[in-house]
Amino acid sequence: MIDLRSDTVTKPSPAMREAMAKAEVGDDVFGEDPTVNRLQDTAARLLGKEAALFVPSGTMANQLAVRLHTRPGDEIIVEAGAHVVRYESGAAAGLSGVQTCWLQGVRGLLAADQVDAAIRPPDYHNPPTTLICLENTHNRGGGTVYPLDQIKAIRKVAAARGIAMHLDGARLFNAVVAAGIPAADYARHFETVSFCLSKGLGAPVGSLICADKERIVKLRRLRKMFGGGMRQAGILAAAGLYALDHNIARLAEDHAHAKRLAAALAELPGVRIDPAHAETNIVVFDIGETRRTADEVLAALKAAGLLLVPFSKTTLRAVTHLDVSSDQIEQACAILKKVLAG
Ligand code: TLP
Repeated sequence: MIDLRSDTVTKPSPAMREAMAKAEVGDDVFGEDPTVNRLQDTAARLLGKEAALFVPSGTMANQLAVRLHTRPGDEIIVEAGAHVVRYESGAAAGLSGVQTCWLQGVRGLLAADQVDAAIRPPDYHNPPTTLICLENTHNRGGGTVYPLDQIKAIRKVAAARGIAMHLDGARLFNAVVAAGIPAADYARHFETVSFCLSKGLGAPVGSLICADKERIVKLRRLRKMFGGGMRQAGILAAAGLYALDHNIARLAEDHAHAKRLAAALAELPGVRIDPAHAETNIVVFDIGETRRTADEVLAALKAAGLLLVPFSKTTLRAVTHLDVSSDQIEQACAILKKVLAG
């Protein structure tokens, strides 16, 4: 079975497992796990921030940021497809008591004037806008890379109004590799930035949230409140360190595989996709004109040996990752052709 449902399905390689087995550990709630501390220092350095905090998931990293930057009754601005509001089980409302203002982006990307227009003027009728969340790369947008100038323009709007910015960088390193822009150049425009180790980087568990030292102290307390304080987490951090050392540059292979899939899909009748939109490791395509539903197509693909996920009644997502080879991508192209053009 070729599994392109997500880059979260990767399994730790033998070398990564070896690094995990050998990890020096301690109680991280006491701040005494040397491997966690090393991972946090490495992450902070990579992102050009003062400090970082290791957390169990990308969802927790995002929700800690929401909680940090807001008070109940505030409003946060997000793109309509953002993970922080689409796939986190209502946590922003449930855990932080905020309301969310969803703006429709172009392939997940917001424009500065759009954000500017959505910020609430100070008036006691209005919820205060206290946070803008961006996502880079943008998952539902199809792995879209945020142009740096667009981020800078949004930052200017936010700074003028004293509003904090959080970056959901679950796949930040995909953007780094695709755009050739260092992570720190993205990160400097945000108060908090999270990234995941357990997506394309191939680690089994974990995310980091990076910020200045003062915010990390507050985030550490919130992580405890949210139940994310871990003990001998160095075993997991070792996988993360291994991933940062070995699995960043190779994301380019995943991007080439996504381009190959997109090019093959563009040839098929009834499939709508612009291959130029396959910027990183995510390929989103529409099959509406085949007059079959996403569920029907998914079932047929599965029967032929290929797993994808639905994004809507007529759109599907394929994600390339380090556990699929070039040969398997060719097989996936052949299966897509057989099922969709057959
Ligand atoms: N995304 C998963 C699903 O939850 C949809 C996937 O398969 O893509 N931010 C972004 C942009 C994400 O794509 C994800 C996971 C997260 C945050 C959350 O990460 P985890 O799964 O570690 O909580």
